[in-house]
Amino acid sequence: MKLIGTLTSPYVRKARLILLEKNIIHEFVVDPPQGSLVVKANPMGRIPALILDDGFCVFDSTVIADYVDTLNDHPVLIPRTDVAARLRVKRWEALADGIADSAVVVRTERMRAEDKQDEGVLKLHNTAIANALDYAAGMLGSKEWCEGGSITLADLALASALVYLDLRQPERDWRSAHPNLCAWFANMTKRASVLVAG
Ligand SMILES: N[C@@H](CCC(=O)N[C@@H](CS)C(=O)NCC(=O)O)C(=O)O
Repeated sequence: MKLIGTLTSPYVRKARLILLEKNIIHEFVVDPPQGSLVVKANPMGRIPALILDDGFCVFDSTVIADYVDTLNDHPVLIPRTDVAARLRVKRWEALADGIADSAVVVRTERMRAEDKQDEGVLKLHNTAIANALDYAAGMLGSKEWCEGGSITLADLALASALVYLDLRQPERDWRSAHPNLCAWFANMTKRASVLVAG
């Protein structure tokens, strides 16, 4: 299978981390949103797009996560039998993707000429990020993993969002505000998958 995306997209990073953690052989092909490769595979031209060996294209990182997790059990990243745990993991993913969504909006807005930037949009999304980080830190508490006793999609989604936040908003001092998230993230960034995906 072939994963199409960029090195910076938080959604692509999440998909890559899942593939790497589960040791699934794949080719990673760099192509930007609306790039020549991805538009042939995904009608919306969005990344990530995962092209299976028979040509079927899986898009949206949440669907990629669901699919790839079924390919083997090493590890199971989305709980399969415990429905409540599954819901919690998927909600973590939504929270992490929400941080990424808002960070992408802020980045897009900031790329406009200064007099064209909408302060209201910036405030709305920066506040959403701050609130989501508070919420994440509260849910994590002093636990080693976001959900249960081992790594899940929740950890990979949150790590992907935070790597992106560090990239696009290095001035945001979330580590001082949330030492527990900081310690958890420091452990995540030592993992081989995160070191490879960057
Ligand atoms: N919900 C989607 C979001 C994907 C997404 O928005 N990707 C961005 C790149 S970070 C993109 O392709 N944007 C270009 C576009 O929407 O045309 C997912 O999780 O895969």
